[in-house]
Amino acid sequence: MTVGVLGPDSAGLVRADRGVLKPISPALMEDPGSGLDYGTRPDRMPGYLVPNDRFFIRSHAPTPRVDPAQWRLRIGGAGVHTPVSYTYDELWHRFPLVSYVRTLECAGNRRVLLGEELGQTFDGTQWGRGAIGTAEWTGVRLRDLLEPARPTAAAREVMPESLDQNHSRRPMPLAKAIADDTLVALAMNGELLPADHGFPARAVVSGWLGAASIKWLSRIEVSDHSLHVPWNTIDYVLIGPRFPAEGSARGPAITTLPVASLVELPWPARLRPVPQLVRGRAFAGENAVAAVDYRIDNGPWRAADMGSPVTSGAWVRWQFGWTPDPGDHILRVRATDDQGHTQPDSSEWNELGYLQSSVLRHPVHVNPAQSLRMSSGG
Ligand SMILES: Nc1nc2c(c(=O)[nH]1)N[C@H]1C(S)=C(S)[C@@H](COP(=O)(O)O)O[C@H]1N2
Ligand SMILES: [Mo]
Repeated sequence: MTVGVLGPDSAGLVRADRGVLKPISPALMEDPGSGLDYGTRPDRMPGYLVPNDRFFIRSHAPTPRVDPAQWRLRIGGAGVHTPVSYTYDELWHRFPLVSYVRTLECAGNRRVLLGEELGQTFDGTQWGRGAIGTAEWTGVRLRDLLEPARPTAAAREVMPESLDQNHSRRPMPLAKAIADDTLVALAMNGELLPADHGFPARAVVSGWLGAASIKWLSRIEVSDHSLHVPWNTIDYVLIGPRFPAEGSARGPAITTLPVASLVELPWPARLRPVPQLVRGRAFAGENAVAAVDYRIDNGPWRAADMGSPVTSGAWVRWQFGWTPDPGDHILRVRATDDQGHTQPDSSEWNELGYLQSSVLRHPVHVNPAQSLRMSSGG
C-alpha cells in the first residue's frame, strides 16, 4: 500500500503500510484471516488485565499513523452552542485525567461457535473466543470535553467519528455520553494508546459493544435528532424474525452486551489428571457479574470462586479446583449478572451472527499417558 496523506480533516495522517502495526505473535494471538483483526488466545491471558501486546484488534481499515502535534479533536453539531477544537496537549493538561478498568468485547465475539451451534457459517470476522479484553484506560471524561461546547437543551445524541479510511462512527444517547465512565482515552494499561488501539485518542463506551468505542477520533458530533449511520442501521444491529426493523435500520442497534463467560484453556483443552485450577472470565456489559457456575459432564452445577472485584463494565476472573479423570469431558460454565440474567442453554439466530452468549460445551481431553510419564520422575 502506498503511503500518502489523507483528506483535509486529518492533517498529519499517513496511511499505514500494512494493516496493523504491532507485532503479532501467533503464540499469543489467533488470526481469523482478515489481515486486520486478531484475537487474544484465551489461554494466554496472564492476569486480570490483558497486556497491550496481545490485546485483540478489530479494525475495518489499516491503522493510520497520526502526528499528535497536528491532530485536533473537534466537537460540533446542531446540539452545541459553540463548536470547540482541542489539541493533543490540551486533552492531557486542561482536563482532569481519570482511569477506569473496562472490558471491550466485539459484538461478533464467538461467531464461529454460534455457527457451530446453529449449523451454519456466518459472514464477518471469524472470531473464536478472543475478541474480548480488559485494560485500564486513562484519559478524559467525554462530558468534560462536551461542556465547553455548551450542549443545547435539544442535544440528543453524541457520535464519535474516526479519521481512518473507514470513517467509523457510532452514536449514543446524550445520557450515555455524559456517564462517569464514558471516556476519551489517551492511554491503555499505563502506556500511550498504541497505534492499533486508537492513538492519539479513542472513545471507551463502557459496557457497550466494542464498535461504540471509536478509535482514532477526529470529531465528535452532538446532534439534536437521532442519527442513522451504517453502524447502527446495517452493521451492529440484530436482524432476524424476532427483531423488528425500524425505519432505515435493519433491526435494533446493539448497545450493552449480554452476560457471557470464557474458560482460559485452548479449545479443545488437553489436561493431565492431576490437581489443577481451571480459570476463566465472565463479563456482563453494563451490568456486573453476580455468579459463575460450572458443570463437568453430567455432574451438578457448582459455584466457581470469584477471584477479582465485581464491577459493572469489567469482567471478573473466576476459578475452581479440579482433578480430572482420564478421558474426554465437557466443561460448561454459566455466568449470571446482577440483574438476574443467566447465560441461556441455546443461542438465538441473527443474520450477522452477533451476541453469542449461550453456555458453551468446552471439550476437555485428559490424557493418562502423560501423567504416567510425569509420575515416573521424568
Ligand atoms: N475507527 C475505528 N474504530 C473502531 C473500529 C474500527 O474499525 N475503526 N472497530 C471497532 C470495533 S468493531 C471494535 S470491537 C473495537 C476493537 O477495539 P480494539 O481494536 O482496540 O480491540 O474498536 C472499535 N472502534
Ligand atoms: Mo467489534
